[in-house]
Amino acid sequence: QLLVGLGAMAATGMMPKALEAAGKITADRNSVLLVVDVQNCFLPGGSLAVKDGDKVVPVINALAKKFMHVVLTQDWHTPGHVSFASSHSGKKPFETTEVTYGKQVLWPDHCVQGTEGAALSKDLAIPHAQLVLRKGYDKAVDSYSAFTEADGKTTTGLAGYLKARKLQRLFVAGLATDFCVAWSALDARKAGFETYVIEDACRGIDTQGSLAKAWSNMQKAGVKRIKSGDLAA
Ligand code: VGL
Ligand code: ZN
Repeated sequence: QLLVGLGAMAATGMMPKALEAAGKITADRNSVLLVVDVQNCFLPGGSLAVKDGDKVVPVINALAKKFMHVVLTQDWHTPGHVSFASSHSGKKPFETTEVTYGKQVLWPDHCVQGTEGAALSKDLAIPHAQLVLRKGYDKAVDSYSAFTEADGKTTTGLAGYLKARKLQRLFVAGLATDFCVAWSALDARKAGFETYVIEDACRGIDTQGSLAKAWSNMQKAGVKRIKSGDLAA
């Protein structure tokens, strides 16, 4: 009888506040929101625009208000970076090539250090963000992940920073779901963080099945897939 009652209340949108809050996740003092690569190049009109990339901005701005701790990342490449198709003769964007550390997807030139394209979106409103972490600044090594470069061994220092500050629950949002968000979330799991990806606060590139593959890899690694509405007010 109680279950029927609750079910009916939920169905009619009349769930009492206290009960509604019970199923939600609270961003506590040990939680950090990692906002990945919300930069002009990945937004509509940018050189590596993610479809509907701009839609994440209001969602992230609202989420950030719930977090005491926020870290932003910035893809930050040299001119002529190894990840640019233009650096490999005969190669086009979205093709792949072998580099010293394995297979590299090749991209249009993007997020070149100091350019307007590399700047964070002017619509991000997170004045309390505590760290802006740049990555991918080695001309010869890409870094989708905010934790470890694509050589699989060079650290950015982020795991050490978060651990030193006792931030052990990581919530990931931003661009792009299937590259920098997923690689960061997977490395966060490897480093022992409780890791959530906030689906509606991310958008993907989805080249050659990359989006489905990324979600499957994240699920296998124990990344929790949630929506922004799952966080308590
Ligand atoms: C990204 C491709 C190349 C990303 C960065 O932020 O997901 N994707 N560089
Ligand atoms: Zn990049």
